Amino acid sequence: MEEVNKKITSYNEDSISVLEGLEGVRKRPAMYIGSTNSTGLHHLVWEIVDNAIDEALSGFGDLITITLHKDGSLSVADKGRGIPVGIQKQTNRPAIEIIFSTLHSGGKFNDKNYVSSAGLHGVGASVTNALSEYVDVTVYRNGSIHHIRFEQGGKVIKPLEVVGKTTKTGSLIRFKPDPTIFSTVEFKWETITTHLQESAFLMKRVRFLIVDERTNQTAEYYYEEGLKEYIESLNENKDRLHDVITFEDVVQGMNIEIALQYCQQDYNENIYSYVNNVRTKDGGTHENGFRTALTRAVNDYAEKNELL
Ligand code: 0RA
Repeated sequence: MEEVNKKITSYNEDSISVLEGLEGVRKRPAMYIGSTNSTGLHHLVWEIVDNAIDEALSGFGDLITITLHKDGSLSVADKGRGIPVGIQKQTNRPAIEIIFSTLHSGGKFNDKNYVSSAGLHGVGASVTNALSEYVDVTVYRNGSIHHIRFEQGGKVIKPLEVVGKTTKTGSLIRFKPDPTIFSTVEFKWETITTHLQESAFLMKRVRFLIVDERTNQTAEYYYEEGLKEYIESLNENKDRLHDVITFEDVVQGMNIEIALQYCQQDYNENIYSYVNNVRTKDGGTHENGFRTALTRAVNDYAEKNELL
């Protein structure tokens, strides 16, 4: 009797916390995506794209395709390992359902080896789900095509099922933002391409393809050399004093990449710094450390060569 009650209680507690999670997002969307205007709307896209980027950062999938559909929905396709579809022991529900219905439930949050792009501030796919009219997820994994559909802010409408066979792996997530939440639900070509071009500069050798089915526009961003090409594009109309200098190293498990170029007109510096692919507009110890090291290196060189 005791045992049975315990089980029922914990099951109920689990399901309640899942519901509360997504309801909280709908009640106070700005707490999760900053606002409910166009900027907030596009956060729904970044949440989904960040997952595909995380998967590419882990070494799986070098093509990410973003499609803007005529019905106002948007889809993100990647060629990663596919979102896990197995049954999760604690909840007895498919992992994918938990990932889309619980705040911060992705397996990536528990995996120490997982390199995360926006994992630090990212609130994940569940936020996009909570604020969408519908979300369709198709997973290509273990030789099968799996599908699950959520509606009305994240309710499972079609439970996970196998809908076919495949030899591919990857994930396809299609969502339509909820017009009762946002002041606008129109995805902007300019906003999306600008953001994804920046992602492509930061993620060398990952291809970003953007297709707008509303206007038949397409864009593709792919940079073999990443930051080097970023600096080249930022400085293309300036008098450059030398070729872009690049550094790359791994220090205490952290990958560090630096690219820099001095230009004739630049009396003050323009630094763009990022941590895990997230822009650090206000700088930080990484930026300060770099600036100190660069100054010291230049001073040492000048002193040794009696240039001062
Ligand atoms: C958790 C674990 C694994 C993959 C993913 C999440 C994953 C999530 C997303 C979201 C969009 N695309 C994705 N691709 C993968 C690894 C599972 C494994 O070990 O195979």
